[in-house]
Amino acid sequence: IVNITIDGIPVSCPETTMILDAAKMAGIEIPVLCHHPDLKVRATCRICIVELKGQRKFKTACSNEVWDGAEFISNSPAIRQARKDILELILAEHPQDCLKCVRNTNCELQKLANDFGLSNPIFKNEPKQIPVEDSNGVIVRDMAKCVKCGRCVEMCQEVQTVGAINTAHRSGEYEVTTAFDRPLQDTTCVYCGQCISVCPVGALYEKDETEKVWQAIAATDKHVVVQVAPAVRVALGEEFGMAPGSVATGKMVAALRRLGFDKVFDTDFSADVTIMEEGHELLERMGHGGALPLITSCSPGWINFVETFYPELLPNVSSCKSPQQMFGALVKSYYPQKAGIDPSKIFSVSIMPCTAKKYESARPEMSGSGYRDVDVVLTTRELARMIKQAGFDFNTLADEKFDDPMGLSTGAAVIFGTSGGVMEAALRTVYEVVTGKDLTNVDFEGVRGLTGVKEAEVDLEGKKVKVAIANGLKNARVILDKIKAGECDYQFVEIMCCPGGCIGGGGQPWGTTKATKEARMAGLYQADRDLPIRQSHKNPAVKVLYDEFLGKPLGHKSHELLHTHYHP
Ligand code: HC0
Repeated sequence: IVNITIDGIPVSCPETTMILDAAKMAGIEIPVLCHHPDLKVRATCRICIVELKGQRKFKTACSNEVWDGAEFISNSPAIRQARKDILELILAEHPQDCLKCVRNTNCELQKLANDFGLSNPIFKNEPKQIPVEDSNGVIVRDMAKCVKCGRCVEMCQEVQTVGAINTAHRSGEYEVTTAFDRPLQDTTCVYCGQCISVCPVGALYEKDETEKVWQAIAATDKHVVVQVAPAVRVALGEEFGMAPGSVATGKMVAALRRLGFDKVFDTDFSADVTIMEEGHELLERMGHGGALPLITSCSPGWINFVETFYPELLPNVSSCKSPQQMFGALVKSYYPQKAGIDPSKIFSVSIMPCTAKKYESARPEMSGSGYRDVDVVLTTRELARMIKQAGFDFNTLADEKFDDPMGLSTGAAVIFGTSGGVMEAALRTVYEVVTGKDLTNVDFEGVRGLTGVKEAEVDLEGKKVKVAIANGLKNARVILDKIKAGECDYQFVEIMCCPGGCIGGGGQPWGTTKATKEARMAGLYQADRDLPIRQSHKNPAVKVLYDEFLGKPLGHKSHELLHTHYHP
C-alpha cells in the first residue's frame, strides 16, 4: 500500500494502481479517449495527462502506476490547456457532422469537446475524405471519423483473434484498415460487432434497418411479427436510464405493441425448441455414433468463425439452426397454419443484441419455410431508436405479456443470453431424459460466470458427461485446438462468439463493459428464477408444437425446418 495525493486529496492504494484508478478512489474522473476499462493500456491519445506537483512534468494517468509519496495534480491551467490542444488537433481532422452522426449525444469525443468548451476552434476543420463502407449489409465503417485509438484493432486481433482489421502506415497516414483496404466482406470478419462495442465515436456501427420495419408496420397487407432475444430484455432499459441488468421484459413487450407489431413473440420459445433438438442430437451421437464433442451452433459469429478458421471441425457442430432462425422457420410455417394466416403476408422481425444475426438471417439456406425466415434483424440499439422516434415514455409503460403460442418460454431459455446458459439449459433437459428422474435443483452453478473457458463434469446417474464452455473467440480457439489435437474427452461444448455471451453482443447499448455484462448476467438469472417453468422440455407450448406439427425431435419436419448445413 502506498500513500499519495491527487489534487490534495489523500489516497491509500496498492502500488500497482494506475493513477487513473487512484483518482477514481479520490472521486476524480480523469478524462480518457483511447482508454477502455476492459482493454489493454495504450496511452495514445494523451488526454489523461496529470502533472507532478512542483515539477512541470506530465504523466499519462492510464499507463502510469502510483508510487509512495507522489503528489498529482489533475486540474491545473497547464493540464487544461494541454488537453484542449490535444482535442483541437483531433477535432481538426474529425468530420463535424455531429447532428447526423449515429453517436450524437453518446460520443466520447463529443462529450470531451463539450466538457472542454471547444466552441472556437483554432484550426481549420479539414477531415479526410474517406468513403463510408457499408456494402456488407451488417457493419458500417465511416473511417473519416476514426480517432485511431486502436480499441477496435485490439478487440479484433487479440480478444476475438479474427484479424479482419489492423493498423497501417505511419504518422499522418496512420490508419485503421483491412488488409489491402479490402471491403469487410472480403476479409475474415465474422460480423461479431465487438469493434462497434468499443469504438468511442461514430466510426463503426450497424447498418440501420429500422425504416424497413416502419414501412412493414405501415403496410396494410402485412402481418408483422416480432421475436426478441433473451439478452435484449436485460439491456434495453439502459437506453432509457435504467440500471444495467434491469429486467424490462414487460415494458419491452408493451413498447413493441405500441410500435405497431401485430404479434409480439419470444425467441425464448424457440430456444426451448433448440434444447429439444440439440439435446436429442447429443443423445443420438452419444448413443449411436457421430462426431463428438457436439458443439453448439446458436451463435452466428461463432459459425462464421468455425467456417473460416476451423472447417475441419464442422462435423462436430450441431446441425440445429439458431433459435432466431428456428423461430423464423416456424413463424412462417407452424404459426400461419395455427392462426389461419397466409404465410406470404407475414413479415418477420427479430430484435437481437447481435450484429452477426443480420448476416445469419440473410444466408440463402435460412428459408426452410419456403420464404426468407427472418426478414429484418434489428439490434437492441435500433429498437431503442424506434421507441425514441415513437415518442412514448418507455419507463412508465405498464408491463404486458408476450402473445401465444410462440411467446411462452422457460427459465432455461432466458439464460441462453449469457455464457454457459445454453449448456445449463441442455443439461436441465438431458439429465431428466436420460435418467427419467426429476432434478431436485436445476441450477448448474459450475457452468456459470464470465470466465473465458469453463469445464464441468455432470453425473447422469452413473453416466458421466464432460462439458466445456468458451465465450469469446480467443477462448474458443483454446478448446478447438484441444479437440483437434485429440487432447480432450468432452461430449458437449458450448461456444459463444462474444465475450460473456449475448449479454455482451455487438448490438447492445453503447458503453458495454465487463461491469455492465455482470449486471445483465445477474438480470438473466433473476429472470430464470422468476419463471414458473425452468426446463425446456416442460414448456407446454413446445409440447403442443411437437404434438400438433413437428412430430418428434429430429423428425422429418424438424430436419426440414429447424436444421441446417455449413459452408467450409
Ligand atoms: Fe443470443 Fe440466441 S442467446 S444467440 O446470444 O442460442 O443474439 O440473447 O437470441 O438465436 O435464444 C443473440 C441472445 C439469441 C439465438 C437465443 C441462442
